[in-house]
Amino acid sequence: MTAGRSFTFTHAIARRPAASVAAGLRAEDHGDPDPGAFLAEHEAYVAALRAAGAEVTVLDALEEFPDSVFVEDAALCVAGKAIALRPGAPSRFGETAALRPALQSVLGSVIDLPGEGFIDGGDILVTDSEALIGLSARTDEAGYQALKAVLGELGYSARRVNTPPEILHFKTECGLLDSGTVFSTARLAATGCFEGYRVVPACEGEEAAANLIRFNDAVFVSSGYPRTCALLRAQGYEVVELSTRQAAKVDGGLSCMSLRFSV
Ligand code: CIR
Repeated sequence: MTAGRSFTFTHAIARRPAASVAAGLRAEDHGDPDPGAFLAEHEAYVAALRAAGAEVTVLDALEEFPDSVFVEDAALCVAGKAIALRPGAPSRFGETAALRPALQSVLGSVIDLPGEGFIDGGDILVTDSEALIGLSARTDEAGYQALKAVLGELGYSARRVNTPPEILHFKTECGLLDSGTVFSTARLAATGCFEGYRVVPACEGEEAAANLIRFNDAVFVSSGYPRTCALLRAQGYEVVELSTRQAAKVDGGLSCMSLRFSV
């Protein structure tokens, strides 16, 4: 196991939001995202990844898949390999095939998830040694077992955890800060899923900032959460604030807009 491999990366893949993103899935309607504003947010996100050291492949928008900007859900890139996942929402089934050529070209080959289960990348938190996989409305036991088998061959163990039913994805409410430290909302941490890790609790009232990402030295945090930024800066983290206002209207955040890995 290489210390820091869960947040030390050379590459990222992202996909531009489509104009159809206004038809994206959402649990509650807070209005449609504005495609132009979403594109601007996305460009800032990609620029931040590049500034943090990533070679970023930005894929063209896919109008036929409104949620395809959220590339994280269709694949998992780990140990220099790409694993094609099966997202659990019917409108997103085709996203994996659409992502495959990019995975193939950047990572060289693609491992298909065996079996018939479903799993969204948003339910997978990869640490240096293991993957915490949250069962959810999108990720089922068969998907978990299938990914566990693939990860085992790549030298990672997998741990099944539960995503509380009111949370879309496991990582909607947590993110990795470093090899042994997770940032999490109180309600997710209360499930006991982070045994063995130090948990930095999200600030009350700023729970939406929990979906942060660590990329090399930078910690990307959604803008609008000043207490979260102050807390992380006080702990020595280099915080980069990015607007996710448009993504949030279709239940997206920072982690879901990229695949992050080293080749
Ligand atoms: C969906 O419901 O699938 C999209 N509207 C949002 C996906 C966000 N993905 C993620 O957090 N990993």
